Amino acid sequence: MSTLQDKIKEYRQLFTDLASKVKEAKEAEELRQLFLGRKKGHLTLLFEELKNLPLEEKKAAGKALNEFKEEIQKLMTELEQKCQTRKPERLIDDLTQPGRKLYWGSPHPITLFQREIERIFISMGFSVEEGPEIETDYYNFEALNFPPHHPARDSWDTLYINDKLLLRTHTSPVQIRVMEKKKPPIRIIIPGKVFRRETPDPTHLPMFYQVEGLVVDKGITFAHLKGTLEYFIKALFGEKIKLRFRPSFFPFTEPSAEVDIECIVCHGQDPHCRVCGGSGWKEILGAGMVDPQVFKNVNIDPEKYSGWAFGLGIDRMAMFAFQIPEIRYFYENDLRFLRQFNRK
Ligand code: 2NM
Repeated sequence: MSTLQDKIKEYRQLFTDLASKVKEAKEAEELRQLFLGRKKGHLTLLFEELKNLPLEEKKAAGKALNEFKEEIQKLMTELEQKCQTRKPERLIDDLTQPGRKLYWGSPHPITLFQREIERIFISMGFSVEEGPEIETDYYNFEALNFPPHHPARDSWDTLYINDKLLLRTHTSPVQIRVMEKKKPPIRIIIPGKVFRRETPDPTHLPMFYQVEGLVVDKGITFAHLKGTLEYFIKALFGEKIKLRFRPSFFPFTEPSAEVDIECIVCHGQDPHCRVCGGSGWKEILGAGMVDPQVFKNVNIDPEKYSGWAFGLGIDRMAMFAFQIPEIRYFYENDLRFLRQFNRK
């Protein structure tokens, strides 16, 4: 009959043989059960044999068995760690496994808001146009009826590239380019980047996004302007939103108006509201009937045609809609901010 010492030797050999074949965590777990399993593990059975030994052998055998158990436990832990780090290898080996899902990014909140605005105008028969971001003084100012010494033309407000070229301060030059090429009826919106010489603060940046719109046809009146913008605002902010038109001035329109909408945060109830300053209204866009001089500049006869135009800041409107206190959040690329605007 073999002694307990002999058995330890045999089991040590068995463990070494089996351990050398283990490749994955599941096999390691099976080996652990085989040796260290609570009820039928080899070690548990060996410890049971201890009971039958004569007293004088028990002490030495018990010590040897405890040492063997510790040895197996240590080897098992090492083996399990090896299987853990081997895992990715296996995933690559099996080419039939589906790939791990990665975060591929998502549309920027400004893009999402722009698309929403486009969707509403497209539903009313408008088309979306684009144009250059680098413009000439003629398209950015002169054709739009800005007089030569208008303050907006000052280098303090406009980013000039050289004597002839500048970064567009609004998307209106695209309207001029479209009117030069196409004859009425015209129904377009122009989203895009615009540039102004601003010092960054919570509500200003030297680059931001704008959408402008233009309608030209026979018999177009201020009533069309009012009805279309009202439909647009209600589609965006809900049927119940109140709006008001205030008289204003722009060089390219006459008459002109600014449009305010009801504060969606306090509804005029909070005299210290941080969104509307307590007035209950938020200015969100400018609009007006296109000045006859602008039509003359693009060879459209103002006696035959009339039209209206509007402009709004996408960033500004998105800040109001989502109650974002800082325009700079849009451009810091912090995923904790950006991911909030996408469901997935
Ligand atoms: C605004 C407000 C009012 C405008 C006018 C024109 C054009 F080309 F037809 F003359 N484009 N955009 C316009 C009118 C823009 O932005 C606040």
